[in-house]
Amino acid sequence: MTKTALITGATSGIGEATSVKLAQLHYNLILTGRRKERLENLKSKLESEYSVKILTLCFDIRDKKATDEAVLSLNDEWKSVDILINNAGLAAGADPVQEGDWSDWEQMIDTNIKGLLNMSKLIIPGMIERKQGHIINITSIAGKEVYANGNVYCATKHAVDALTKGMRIDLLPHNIKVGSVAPGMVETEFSIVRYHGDKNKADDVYKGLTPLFADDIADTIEFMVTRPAHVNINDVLIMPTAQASAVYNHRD
Ligand code: NDP
Ligand code: 8X3
Repeated sequence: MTKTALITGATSGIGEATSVKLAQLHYNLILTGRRKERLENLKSKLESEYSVKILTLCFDIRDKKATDEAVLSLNDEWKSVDILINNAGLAAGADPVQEGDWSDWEQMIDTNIKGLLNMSKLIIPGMIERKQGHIINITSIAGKEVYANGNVYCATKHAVDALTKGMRIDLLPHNIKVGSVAPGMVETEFSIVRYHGDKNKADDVYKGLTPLFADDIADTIEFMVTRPAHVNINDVLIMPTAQASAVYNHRD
């Protein structure tokens, strides 16, 4: 039977690349994000290229009511989600903690932690009922290490790392796989968002080295979801060759 995957944050970067990869594997997909036009364009492309069914849900994952309504409105054709990719997230700002912006902090905490938690809580009951499921949380090297000016973003990704471990324990009796992918630098819209649209600052992040690309993370997710039923990949820390840790990079 065709499986269904729900991918949050499918409108760009890692989420978009993962959508393409899972469509190639012939999963039906529920794609979410705030940018409706991008969701619709991706739906048309994937349906025509890979003959899969795509449902788009446009909402802000910080908005609990909107998220609840979107997921609880899924009909019988769509409500059995086999794979949940909790990918929607961001860094906002890069300042010493004493200069941090409250609204940046709220945006990160509400998206990266509360959004992920709410989405998981909505999807898990169906997985428990069907006694199978797979949840993959996108964490980060920032969930393993803390770097200067990373304070709150690192805290949110450490939280996702802890939640992944906690979910794996709680869902153990229910035959639900829980894993995470922790990437280093991936060139997506991530840095443009982090620097509030400052393209020069964003470009500087990747200057003089070859970062990871969204496809590299999608390949990793493909590997994780195609393992046999008895195999769960707990965590994958994946870095560019030119990056040894959150702070040690080799630039030309
Ligand atoms: P992008 O900015 O390219 O993509 C982020 C995605 O998250 C977009 O689809 C965006 O959709 C969605 N999103 C953000 N905020 C919200 C919101 N409030 N409601 C709904 N959707 C939202 O970045 P990446 O692809 O790089 O990021 C994906 C994940 O990977 C994030 O969790 C990030 O922290 C993590 N990560 C990224 C790394 C990197 O170096 N790029 C490294 C390690 C981890 P829309 O704007 O349409 O709502
Ligand atoms: C994104 C990677 O190094 O900017 O999570 O924190 S980093």
